[in-house]
Amino acid sequence: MSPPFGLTMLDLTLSPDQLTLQERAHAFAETVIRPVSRHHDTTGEWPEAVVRQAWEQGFLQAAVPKELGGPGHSQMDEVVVNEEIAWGCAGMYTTISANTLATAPLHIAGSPEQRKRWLTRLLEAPRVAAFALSEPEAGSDAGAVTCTAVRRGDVYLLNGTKCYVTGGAYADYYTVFAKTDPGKGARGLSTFVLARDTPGLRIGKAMDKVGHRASNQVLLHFEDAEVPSANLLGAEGAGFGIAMKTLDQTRAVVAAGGVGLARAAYELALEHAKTRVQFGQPIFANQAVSFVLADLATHIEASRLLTWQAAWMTDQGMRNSKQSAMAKAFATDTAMEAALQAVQILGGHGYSRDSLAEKFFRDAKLMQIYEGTNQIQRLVIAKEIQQGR
Ligand code: COS
Repeated sequence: MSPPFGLTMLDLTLSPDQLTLQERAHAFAETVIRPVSRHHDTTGEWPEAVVRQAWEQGFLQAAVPKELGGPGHSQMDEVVVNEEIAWGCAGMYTTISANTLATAPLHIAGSPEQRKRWLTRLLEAPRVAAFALSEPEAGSDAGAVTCTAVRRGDVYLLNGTKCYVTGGAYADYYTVFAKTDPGKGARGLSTFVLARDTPGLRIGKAMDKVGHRASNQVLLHFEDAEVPSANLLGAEGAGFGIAMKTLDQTRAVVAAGGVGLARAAYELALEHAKTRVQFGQPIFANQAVSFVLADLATHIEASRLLTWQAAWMTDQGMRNSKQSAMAKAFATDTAMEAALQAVQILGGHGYSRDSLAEKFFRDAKLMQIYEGTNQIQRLVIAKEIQQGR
């Protein structure tokens, strides 16, 4: 592997504003999210009060640019904030950060009018937007989308079904990927913004999940859903590139979520290891335990460095497909490992619902799956290195 000639110096110092943001996000996670996290995990209720408070803090609408009156978070700001939110609760993290995913196509391909129209809606009230790419038969193979969009005068008629639409039951609007030219495969994919009240749009069944229960994932059905042609983002056929560029950006945010969850599990395990006395000494005194924690601490720091690198590259306008995929896979694999080890180190208590370890364990699994499985991340990394990037 050659040295990273293309990478100019990476400065990892957080600015005073970012340190303040980090402290504010941590306090929010500790005082607003954590106290109600178990309740929402048990009931699966939508965390409306947390969403409202995330909006009051500027975390929900973080990606709305300053020139439109929003907080205008950079990608670095986003990963710093989302690590803390996921430390508080992975499900709430998924709910709050979904706006970043849903609005990325507007940033990437929206006209100034489209950006103004849709992004400013997130400033008016605690609203969420939802990203609709996956379909029952098009998950990892995103180019195989079968939803169609047929132009009829000033509207497109959308037909088909989307699945795993995060926040979909509560969303104010959706960024949706549909084929305008099915014969062209991935090159026939286009991106649209659909308002919630679009005629022909029906919100379907919600998924009953193992973890991330404070987040909502639904089916969306389109039956001749009428979308004004003004809601097409970019050109017809540009949709696959928009989806890939979106995921390049947002996988760093998922990686930050992985770091936050890994840290929460590690802290729980470390605290237990230092205080649980067996055979006359804290169990941390056993290298079988302390080496596990040493490895986790190393992997968490490495995950954060990969995450910050990928986010920093987005902020520099650099292609980060490889770095973003590396960060996502490594950080969320680390979250899974940390959660597994937390259960093991806590022993019987770790397997009880009285401990958060079992929640971390259920939450971590989804992070290895969503926004591209970690097998897909390795596919992206392999394609990038094959091409010498
Ligand atoms: N940025 C810009 N363009 C990109 C790109 C990127 N990061 N990645 C691919 N493209 C372009 C390619 O250059 C190619 O363009 P041309 O048609 O002009 O040649 C086109 O997109 C197709 O690329 P590729 O051949 O690599 O696509 P594949 O279908 O082989 O696979 C993967 C692409 C597997 C990487 C993609 O389908 C993927 O990311 N799948 C996972 C989807 C996912 O994460 N789903 C979760 C949804 S979020 S809940």
